[in-house]
Amino acid sequence: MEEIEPFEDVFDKGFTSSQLHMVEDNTVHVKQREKEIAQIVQSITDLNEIFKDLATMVVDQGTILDRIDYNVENASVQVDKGLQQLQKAEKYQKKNRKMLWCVCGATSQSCHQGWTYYQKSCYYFSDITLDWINAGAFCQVHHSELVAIETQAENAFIESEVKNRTGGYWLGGNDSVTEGVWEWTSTDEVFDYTNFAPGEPNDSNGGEDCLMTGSALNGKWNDGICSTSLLFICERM
Ligand SMILES: [Ca+2]
Ligand SMILES: [Ca+2]
Ligand SMILES: [Ca+2]
Repeated sequence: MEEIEPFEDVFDKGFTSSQLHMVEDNTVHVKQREKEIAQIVQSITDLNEIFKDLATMVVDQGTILDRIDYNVENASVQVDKGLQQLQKAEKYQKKNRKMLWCVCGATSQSCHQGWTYYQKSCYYFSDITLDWINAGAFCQVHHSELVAIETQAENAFIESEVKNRTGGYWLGGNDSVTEGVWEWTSTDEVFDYTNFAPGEPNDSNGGEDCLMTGSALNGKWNDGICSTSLLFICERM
């Protein structure tokens, strides 16, 4: 019976020891390569995940931006609605005040010193100058409004007073809400009676929205620049 050679010996027969070393080295190299490839695959997988997350974030951000857009738009609609309500409330308040005035109606005795009585109103001709807004505020502090000249009779009274004085006077009319539509600020009512000077209102340079008169205008009306400092006339009913 032939003797069985040990395995190592058989193996040894095919390869020299240096060859064996090389095989061992290669095996180590291949394993390392495999490890590296596995790492690269892992890295690519990770990168893929990152890109997926990034894409989700971009979509999310888009959604958030859309939501912000929507909310901002919504807020501006609410502000508009609020403003409308405020304007309505202001109108009601003015109407109420006018009704109260009409009920009370000034008498010659009820006009304070320095105020002139004419047909159920007390008038104050200022001796200080202010811009139109502050002139109105001054009148309100004194429980009155910049004068609303609503009839020819009232105009005749104001005209005669103004002609006796020098300087320009603010009146309570303006067309700042809608250009060319003149309203009395005390009532928000559109002019019924008017007494504009020839060629007025001309909205000169697109910047004249406040009503004034004066002796230089022979008591007729002109649209002036609201920020100008002028004398002014308050009316208390
Ligand atoms: Ca009046
Ligand atoms: Ca104007
Ligand atoms: Ca003018």
